[in-house]
Amino acid sequence: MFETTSDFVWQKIQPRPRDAHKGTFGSVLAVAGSASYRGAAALAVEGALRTGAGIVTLASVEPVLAAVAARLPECCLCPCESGAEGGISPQNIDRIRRQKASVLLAGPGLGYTAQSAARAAETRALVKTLLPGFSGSAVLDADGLNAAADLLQTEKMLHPQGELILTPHPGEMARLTGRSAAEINADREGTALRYAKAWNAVVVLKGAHTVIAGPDGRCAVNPTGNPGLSRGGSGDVLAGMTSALLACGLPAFEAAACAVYLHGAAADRAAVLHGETGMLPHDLLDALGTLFAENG
Ligand code: NPW
Ligand code: AMP
Ligand code: MG
Repeated sequence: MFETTSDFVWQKIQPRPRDAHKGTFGSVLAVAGSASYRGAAALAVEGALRTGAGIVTLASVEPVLAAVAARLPECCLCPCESGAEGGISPQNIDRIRRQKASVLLAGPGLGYTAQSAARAAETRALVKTLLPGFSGSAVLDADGLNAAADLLQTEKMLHPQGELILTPHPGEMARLTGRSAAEINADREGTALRYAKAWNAVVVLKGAHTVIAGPDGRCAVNPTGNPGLSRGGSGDVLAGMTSALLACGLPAFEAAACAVYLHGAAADRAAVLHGETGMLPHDLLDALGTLFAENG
């Protein structure tokens, strides 16, 4: 086990080469958002754009795309028909599959636990069909994780051709493992390591001192961040950031450890400006720019 350091992060994240082009930094396809959770998609997409991905495409329903396009003209759009509760219908799977991307991010705001059984079934169908065999690497977060609980027991069913990163908070980890959040928090490193191996994935167990565990037994504990992150939307930003570092070419363990460190460091900057009580997840995106400007 080691604590992630600033040196570790800035050795992995190098300045953009002078002759770089957008293809150098890969592409993220985010499958995210629903009528109730438009902001989750916007925060994930901006997290990916602000962390350096060459191209970011959002597959979602029209109200989500409209909100995101108004805020982020850099984002490409894959329009989807809506299904139950204004979420993405599985009828769109072929259209989503035709999008070319090096990284698939599935989950933020798709809808699952707080909606109907029909929404849960549709989110499960999306995750179950899009992830296995995807040609690149993938990040599964939020409702993507909620939909994956039984699929992870037979891990091959979920695996893309590349690497897989799972980013649960303790409540999501409880749903994935059938253990309580208290049990999980009582041994965060042991739990993350055990399931990283079982699921052959990098597990990012979130919360104060987020743990990043690899299937190869590596384990990092994150020192940055503060309780100003304890509010809806923080995790959606992290999911986008993690996807971008994967798309830029970092291996999954390094991408996850660096994204978590930078997300926390941005939160520490935002807290200086707004206080832990007044800061918001979208403030992280401005603070990230300052971090890159100082170190890039
Ligand atoms: P409690 O309440 O403490 O008993 P959910 P979500 C637990 C989207 N969002 N330690 C907590 O337990 C997301 O992307 C959209 C221990 C509670 O039961 C998802 O798609 C937003 N327990 C969807 O909403 C902004 C912990 O987990 C449960 C814990 C649902 O995601 C908000 C809560 O988790 C949101 O991001 C900890 N550290 N942390 C938008 N603006 O569009 C959490 N729990 O039920 O999975 O709900 O995380 O809000
Ligand atoms: P989510 O619950 O998915 O929105 O994710 C919350 C994000 O905020 C994760 O990256 C957590 O690690 C982070 N976070 C929440 N509470 C704290 C805290 N008290 N200290 C540091 N980070 C936190
Ligand atoms: Mg979340």
